Order: sequence, then structure tokens, then C-alpha cells
Amino acid sequence: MTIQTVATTPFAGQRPGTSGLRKKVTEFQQPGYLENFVEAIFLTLGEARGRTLVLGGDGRFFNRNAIQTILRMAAAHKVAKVLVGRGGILSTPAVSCVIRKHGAFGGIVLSASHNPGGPDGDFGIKYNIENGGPAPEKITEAIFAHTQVLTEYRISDAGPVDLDRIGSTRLEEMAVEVIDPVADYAELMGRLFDFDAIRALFGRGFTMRFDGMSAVSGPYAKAIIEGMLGAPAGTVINAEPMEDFGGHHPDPNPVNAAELVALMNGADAPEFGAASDGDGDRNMIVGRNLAVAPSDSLAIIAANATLAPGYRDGIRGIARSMPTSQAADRVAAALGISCFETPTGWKYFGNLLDANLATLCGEESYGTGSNHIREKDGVWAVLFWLNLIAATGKSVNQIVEEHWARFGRNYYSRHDYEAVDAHAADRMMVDLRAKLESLAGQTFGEFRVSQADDFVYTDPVDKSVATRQGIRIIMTDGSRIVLRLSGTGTEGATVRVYLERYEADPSRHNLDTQEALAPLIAIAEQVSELKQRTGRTEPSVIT
Ligand code: G16
Repeated sequence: MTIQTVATTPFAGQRPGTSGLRKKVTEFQQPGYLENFVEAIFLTLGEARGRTLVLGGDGRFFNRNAIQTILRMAAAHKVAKVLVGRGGILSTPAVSCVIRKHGAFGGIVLSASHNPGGPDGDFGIKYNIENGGPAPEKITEAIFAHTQVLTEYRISDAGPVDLDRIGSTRLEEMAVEVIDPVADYAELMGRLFDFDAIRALFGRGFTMRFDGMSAVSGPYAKAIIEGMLGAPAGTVINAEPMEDFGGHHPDPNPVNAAELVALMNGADAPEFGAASDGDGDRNMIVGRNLAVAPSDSLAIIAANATLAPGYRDGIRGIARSMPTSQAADRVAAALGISCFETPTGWKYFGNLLDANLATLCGEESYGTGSNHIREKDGVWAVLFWLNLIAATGKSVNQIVEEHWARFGRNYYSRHDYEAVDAHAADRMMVDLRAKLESLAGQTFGEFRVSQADDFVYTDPVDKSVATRQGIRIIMTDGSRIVLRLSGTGTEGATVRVYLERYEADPSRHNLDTQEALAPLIAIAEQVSELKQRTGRTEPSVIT
């Protein structure tokens, strides 16, 4: 076994987006493509000698190949030890958990999250720092800078490591420890939630369906919900991670988890439905005939946090991404704690959590989490709801309706226009930005614009500034229209339109969401000229 130095040339477009580098599998399969990016990570990190790294992914196509390559490159860069999940499997939250628990200097997550997998699907790679969270922009930009100039990479010529057997082996001087992907994570969950109360709930015959969407959360949900909490076998469905996710789009929302939603709307619906995504960091919470909006779920978790043992002493603050609804702000105000508004991307929560300014975080994109790790966490959110149901004896629907009655309802929806012409989308945003100043003070039907801007965030901890984080059109009554381009799509551009309207009157809490938002939808179209600009007559996905 020897360390090889291989000559290479830069690839264009290796700048990480909202969450790491996501591209088509075929792009990653080009000789040197993955190697270049990994070399850039090691060059950015500097001295790796003597340190421990965590490595795992969501099991999608190309996961195993990528892991073998990264192991050989880690050995060439003198990493002391790599902790890798058995079968190459680690959910994104589990990577974060393992980094923190074992004091690793960081981790590499292989996933394109909710994007489809398989030979024609997507792949992704992301670096997480020693707090367990996604690398901040100064690191991702440094990685990108290296990708543009590197001329060689280093790699061992050793053979493949057996990823399927728990235990330690050596690769060059480096120890490779294959670990149980679930154990550390499950132990942490047991400390945060009242497992006895949840076990008793299932003991009383409580019914639930968790859809693993043939992705990575299946093994975690099965081990915890069926194994440790005693839910009957079959509670977790689509529990085996598959390289192509069984041909499904592993994105837990009412459109892509249609099978679960249909079950929850049917006559034989269980009492509680939940789903997670490709890499296990997203969650969807479903009651009978009710898919809980992620923004509402964050607000409800915050309002009831002290019911879970891990949060018994209360929460310090809440953080939400800017496009997420303001439901959590109302809870924060009632609790007398701060609510932070950050750009889209979990990496922006890291400093707030590290500085103990926020305890809970959430995004409209089906992500919720807390300071227990530094990633959003799908199974954690589901366990929180189970704890909540067990502690209150109430159904999902009752919990949601009572929350609205107390705080009012923030009607909320996101309209996505996927794979549109990137140039047309960019032009639309440029032209919209130019209009912003003149929008303030304008009246559209019942709404009057109080503020129109492009969101700028100054991190309260390190004072770093992120600009152009989404166009906001804010009405005098607090209703909002937000437009931004996705940073995770892999085809053309994805335009996201976020719509929000507050309703205090409980007699008006049962309106159809799209109807409640119809006037704002019309204003968004009128102001952005989205349909003419993109040639689309309707959104690809409405959540
Ligand atoms: C990622 C990020 C999230 C973000 C989401 C959508 O989620 O981690 O913070 O909200 O993408 O981002 P965008 O609107 O730019 O596409 P995931 O689950 O894909 O890792």
C-alpha cells in the first residue's frame, strides 16, 4: 500500500449551495470529480494528522463507492481514525451526534437529501465541523476556492474496506472503525424524551405509521419506535434504505408522501402519521385529515417544550429561517424569549445554538431541531410529538387546534416552480429587486405594502453578513410574500414563492389554505410576472 499523488485539473461549478455540493450522480462519476472536492476539503482543514473524522451517508446509489474513495484519501492525509457507519449508513443527524459524542474534528456527509437517487438521480457531499453542524460559509467558500486551483490529489492505493462488519481495521496508518449507525443516536434520544410515557402510550394501543420512504431514517425509526418504544411491528413502513429509494422522491411533504397522507385521510387512519426524508433530517407530522405545517410544528414544539424531559428547564430562544412563518415568533413573545430570523440553511443556526442564544430551530422546508445536535432532525421531531401526545393525552388535531385558538393561525404555503430556465429566473429576480423601493406604500386590494427588501442577515455572534437572502414583500398586517431561488436544486433554477397570512379569529381557522392565501398569490404573480417570465402556468409543487 502506498500513497499516490494524482495529477488533476479543476472542475467548474464545485461551489457548495444551501447544503453542500449537490449534482447529478453522472457528474460525480467523472474521474477526479469527487476526489477534487474531497482534496479541497482536506486542504481547507489543514493538518489532519492525529484527528478523528466521521463518515457516512444516506445509502443512495454511489454512497459505497464514495466512502471507499474518501477513506483512501483520508488515509493519505494522515487522519488518525475514521468512524464510519455500518454499510456506509449514517443519517445526517446521526453524523452530527457522532461528531459531538466522540469529539471528532468533523465529518463528511454523503447525501442529496430529499432529491431522488439512483444512477440518474442526485448525489451530494457536505462537510460538517466539530460542533457537528454544516460548515459555515467562510469554510465552504474556502473549499470552493481550492477546487478552482488544485493540480493534484493524494490517495492511498489500498483495497476496499469491509463496511458491513462492526469493528476496527487499518488502512495505511489510519484506523477505520465501522460503528452501529443507530446506537449513539438512540441513546441521545432516550435522554431527551420520556420513553416510559411513550411506551405506555403504545401499550394502550396507540396507533401510528412512520414512513421511512425507503431512505435512511427507516433503521433509526424501527430501532427506536418499534424496538425501544414497543410500537407494533409494521408501524414503520418503507423501512429499508434503498439505493434508489424504491423509485420514490424521499421528500416528506403531502405531495411526495401521498401514500401516507391518503392513509391518514382514510377511514382506517392511525392516530398519528409521520415521515422523514432521504438523509433523515426532515420530518412531516400528520394527524387525521391534517398535515401539520412545518412552521406550525416548530411553534407547537416551542410552546410545549417543557413537557419533554430534555427541555424541562425551558428554552432560551427560537430561531427560524426568514421564509418560515411567524407562528414561532408569537410563541417566543408569549414566553418572553428571543426569536431569531436567519437565512435559509441550517448552517446559519450553528452560532446561535453554540452561543446558547437559541434552543429550538426550524424551517418551512420540513426541518426542525434543537441544541441536542447541530443538524435538523427528523426522528427527533417525531419523538417530540409522541412525547407531547403521551404527556397531554391529546390528538394531533386537538393540539394543533388549541394552539391556533391560543396564538392565532398563520396560514402558510410554499409554491415551487422547478427546473425553470436559470437565465429567466435570474432576470426575474434582478428586475424584482429593482422594483422593491417603489413597492413600499403601494396598495394591492386589501393589502398595503409596508416594507419590500432583499433580506440581509448579520450573525449576532460573529457579525458575518449574508446578503441577497430572499425578496420580502411585507404588508402592514404582517402578511408576507417571499421569493427566492433554491440553493439545492440540480436542474435549471427552482423559484420558491412563500406566502403567509395571519388570522386571529378562531371562527376562521378552518379555511382552505390556498383559498385563504389567494389574494397574496395573485399579488405575488402580478409583482414578479412569474408566469410570463418562466412560461409556467402553475407551480410544480405546492406545500
Ligand atoms: C436544505 C437545507 C435547509 C434548507 C433546504 C431548502 O435541506 O439544509 O436548511 O431549508 O435545503 O433549501 P433551498 O430552499 O435553498 O432549496 P436538506 O434537507 O435538503 O438538506
